[in-house]
Amino acid sequence: TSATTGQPCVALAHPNGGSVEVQLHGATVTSFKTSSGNDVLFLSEKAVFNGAKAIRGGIPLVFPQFGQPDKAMPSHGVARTATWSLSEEEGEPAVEGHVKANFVLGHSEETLAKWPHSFSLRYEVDLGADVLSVTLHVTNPGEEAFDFQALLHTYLTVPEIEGAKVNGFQNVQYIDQLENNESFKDERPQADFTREVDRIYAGEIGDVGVVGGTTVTNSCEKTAPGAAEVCVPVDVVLWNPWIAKAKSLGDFGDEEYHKMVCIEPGIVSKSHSIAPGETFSLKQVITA
Ligand code: TA6
Repeated sequence: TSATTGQPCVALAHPNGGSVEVQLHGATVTSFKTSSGNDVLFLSEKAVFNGAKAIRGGIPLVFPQFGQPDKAMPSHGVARTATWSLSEEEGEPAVEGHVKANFVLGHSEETLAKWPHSFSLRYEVDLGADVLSVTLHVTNPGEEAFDFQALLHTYLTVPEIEGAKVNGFQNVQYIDQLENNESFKDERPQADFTREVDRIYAGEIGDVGVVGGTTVTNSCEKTAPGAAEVCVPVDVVLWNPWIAKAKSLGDFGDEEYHKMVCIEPGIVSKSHSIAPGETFSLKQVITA
């Protein structure tokens, strides 16, 4: 049980003193501490840990859809509020100097009632020396193809958002969720923050990083038994709620927007179809 959340969790301890905590609720990574004790992930002081609400911070998992296109589904899907299980299967062993855990979630009566598709999710959490890799594997175990979206909703800590710079988006098209989802091209070498930012960058995006801070590498592969691996372009959502939105969130402190930025890899700029037997593996490597 987590000292932070009072809920069931899995803790990973690295020989260098680094650590990770994963709540079984939503398989939400709520903490990634480096060997020097810095917490790389932002977790709101007002986050609710009641086993029902999505956790405000860490890395909530978004599946099978981003946002809430129709009210039949909860916002950002079912994965982040479901109770996951620690996987019994070992899976690939951790590489030398890494510790890892696998979590699994499949469809249930409850999810089928909201969304009539069989799915099997496996979430790999791998802690190396001051580097955290998380991979969400989405498999279609059924007989029918279905469309879905997936995203890792990563909240990173920043010392102060005013003055923070994020690079990696120069010359990348983005959909501005605050401007009627119109599309623009970001010409700036670095993104900065002077108001709410809520953008879905879609295109050739390399490493993305907070200047002077955490960098992230994002990737997605599609595999199927007997087929070659296919790279799927990864979108990146950049979000800071700023003043008004921060005030409107009950599980987020009014001033906490100063201390975080979300850099969220996903396949969300369009829906993706997954055929029976296929797996999409969405990965983020977070280097402190
Ligand atoms: O991060 C992108 C976003 O879709 C924002 O629009 C904002 O809604 C955020 O996700 C948080 O969503 P949540 O449902 O967790 O409050």
